[in-house]
Amino acid sequence: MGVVNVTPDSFSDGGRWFTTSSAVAHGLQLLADGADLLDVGGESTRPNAPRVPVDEELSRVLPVVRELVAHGATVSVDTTRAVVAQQAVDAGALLVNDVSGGLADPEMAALVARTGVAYVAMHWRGHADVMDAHDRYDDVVADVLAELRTRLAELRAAGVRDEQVVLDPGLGFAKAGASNWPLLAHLDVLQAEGFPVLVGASRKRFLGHLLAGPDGTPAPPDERDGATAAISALAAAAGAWAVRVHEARGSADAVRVAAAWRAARGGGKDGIGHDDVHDETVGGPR
Ligand code: PMM
Repeated sequence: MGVVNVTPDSFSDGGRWFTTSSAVAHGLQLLADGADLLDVGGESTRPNAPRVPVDEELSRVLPVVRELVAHGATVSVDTTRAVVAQQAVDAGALLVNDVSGGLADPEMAALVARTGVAYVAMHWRGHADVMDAHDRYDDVVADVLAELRTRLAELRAAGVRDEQVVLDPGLGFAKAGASNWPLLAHLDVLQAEGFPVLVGASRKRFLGHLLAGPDGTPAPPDERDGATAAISALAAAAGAWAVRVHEARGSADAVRVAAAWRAARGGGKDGIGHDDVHDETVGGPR
């Protein structure tokens, strides 16, 4: 999943693809570099980012979704707002990527049920301005799993079918540093729920800290793509359904390495590279 941030302020690529034409060109480059689908977002989720008015989010996202769909791309929309999700789906998006797992907008679950669209439910504890204060866990893997199960129960109660759902541990969201590694190391716990799993580690802060120089200065976002690709390989080897990345070439190669590695171990077809990414319903139990 290649990231197309139509924002002036995302932490890793803020402002670079802010016009419709530059965002579309970037999306097409991600596809050429090996991405299977494009995640278009108009609201930055970097720590402490302010909320974007809904009209602004719509005017950023919709023209880009329309044009990428017209180019034949499989498009997801990265939004926590049901009204944005609805209009993006009307414009041809096949997947709604909601970093709040339905918590931010009480209308979201009903919209997902009504449209039948594929839906990423990510682990989340609050908007970007407050999320760092929520980085407190007894056992981060067990707590994230329990909170995702609550999201699932609410989605089901609203009529969302399991086949629509993809789960995401929400790396970096209410997880400033050390909390991310147990989640990556125990992706199997999330996988055991039986849903496809999406992993979004790309260029995140915990990688900057991991790659810090001798004086402790974190590596800048654009120097985190090698580490991102390494995580893509590990996630794919663990059977993840997709990785969400800013730079597609390295991760596409990493995923192919993992697929060959899994095949040599006698692993199944599930996981990244499985062809259902182009189906309208991508989620659900396996
Ligand atoms: N991370 C970001 C944005 N959207 N969506 C999902 N499903 N998972 C993620 O980990 C995720 C996401 C933040 O990264 P960005 O600001 O560079 O897009």
